[in-house]
Amino acid sequence: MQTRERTFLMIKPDGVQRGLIGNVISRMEKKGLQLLALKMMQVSRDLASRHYGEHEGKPFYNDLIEFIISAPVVAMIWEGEGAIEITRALVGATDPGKAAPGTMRGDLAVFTGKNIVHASDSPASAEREINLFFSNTEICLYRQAHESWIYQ
Ligand code: 3AN
Repeated sequence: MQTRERTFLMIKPDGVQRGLIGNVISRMEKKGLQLLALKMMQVSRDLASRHYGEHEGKPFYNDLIEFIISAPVVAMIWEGEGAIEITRALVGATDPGKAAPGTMRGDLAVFTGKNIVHASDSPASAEREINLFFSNTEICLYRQAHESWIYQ
C-alpha cells in the first residue's frame, strides 16, 4: 500500500481561459483522487515569486511570473495513495510536445510556456505549495463513500 498523500494542482491562466477547468478536474476525479480544496483566484506578484522561487534567474522566469499573474487560476488540493506521483503522471512532461498522448499536457497543450497546469513534484514541494496557497480552514476533511471501490 502506498502512502496517502496530498498534492497541489493549479490550472494556470491558459487552462482557465481556454475553458479546460472541467476537463482537468474530470481527469483527476475519474482516476480516483479526492478533491480536498479548490479556489479560483488571482495570484499576486508576491505569491507568484514565492511559488516559482526555485526558477529565479532562469531565462524564462520573468515570463513565467507575468504569465501566472495575468489572469485567474484555479488552485486545488487532491488526496490519495501516491497522489503526487499519480498526478504528475496524469499531467505529463513539462514540454507538451514531449508529453505522452493521454496526459493533460499531451492532449491539451503545445507550448512549454502555456502548459495548462502545475502539479507538485515531490512531498516537500506539495507541502510547501499547499501551505502557500491554502489555510487549514480551507481544506475539507471527509471520506468519499466509494473509497472501498478504489482501494483495498
Ligand atoms: P513542471 O511544471 O513540469 O514541474 P518546471 O517546474 O520545471 O516544470 O517549470 C515550471 C514552469 O516553468 C513550467 N510549467 C513552464 O510553464 C515553465 N517552464 C519551464 N521550463 C521552461 C522553458 N524551458 N521555457 C519556458 N517555460 C518553461
